Amino acid sequence: MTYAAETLEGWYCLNVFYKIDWKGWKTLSPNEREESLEEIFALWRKWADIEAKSEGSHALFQIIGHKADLMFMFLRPNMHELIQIEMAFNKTKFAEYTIPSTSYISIVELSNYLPKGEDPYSRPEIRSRLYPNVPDADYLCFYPMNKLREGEDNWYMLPPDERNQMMRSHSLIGRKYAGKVKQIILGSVGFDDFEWGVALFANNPVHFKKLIYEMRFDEVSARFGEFGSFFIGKNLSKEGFNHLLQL
Ligand code: 76R
Repeated sequence: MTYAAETLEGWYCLNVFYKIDWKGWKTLSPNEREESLEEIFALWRKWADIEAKSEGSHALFQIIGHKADLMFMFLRPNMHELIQIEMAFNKTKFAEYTIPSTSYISIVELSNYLPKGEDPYSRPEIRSRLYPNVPDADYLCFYPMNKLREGEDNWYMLPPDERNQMMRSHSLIGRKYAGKVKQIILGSVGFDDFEWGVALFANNPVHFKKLIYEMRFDEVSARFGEFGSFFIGKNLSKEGFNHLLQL
């Protein structure tokens, strides 16, 4: 009666959120603080080398509100590298002055709802979406979501044609925001508590609101969308991070 949408998988993704323990951080001497930051910058240089070789990507965001202060986003070809990154960070001195607040594990995903044809993994426009750099935008909006499985509203029981039709409508709305909002689709079935992570990037955060609101009226979101916590933050450069940690 129905069958699974085909998915293409790209880089693995870790979104990891921390609060800063300002009280503890303030007890360090200026020298200790500088050394701690230098240790983070050494890691950051490693991440930048990897990105320069197109073997992954990363970004740091300052999250607004009380849910977290910082969110690192890492993209890597395998989960093992994500584990190593997390451990390397956790062993730094700076990490002693952070409190983990939450995390999200996923993999960059493109679902069928795509033209059929030759090996999709060989097409450059698909590759650039499966192995993306974190977009160079000022703001990030991140939230996890499910597609409902409740009574008549069970996404997973729908005939493929209906799912295709709804996803077409979804992508038409999305495309209206081309140039304003970029999406990285993160599949997390089997990896984390929700089925997808939605990562949106824009220079003007009001475009998140407009896009998400418009989608709420579209059938796939209106009937089937179930959402977790929303996180919104601003891209932090190395200089921005350094500035943030100064007292
Ligand atoms: O056109 C294409 O090449 C890709 C079409 C497309 C797919 C397959 C697409 C386009 N999305 C797809 C899949 Mn999306 N998207 C969301 C949300 O808040 C909400 O209501 C929903 C959260 C937003 C805001 C958004 C934005 N999308 C998905 C999937 C996987 C579903 C599945 O496989 O069943 C989810 C969960 C999801 C959710 N989507 C776009 C956008 C935008 C802005 C676009 C067009 C821009 C782009 O192509 O990146």
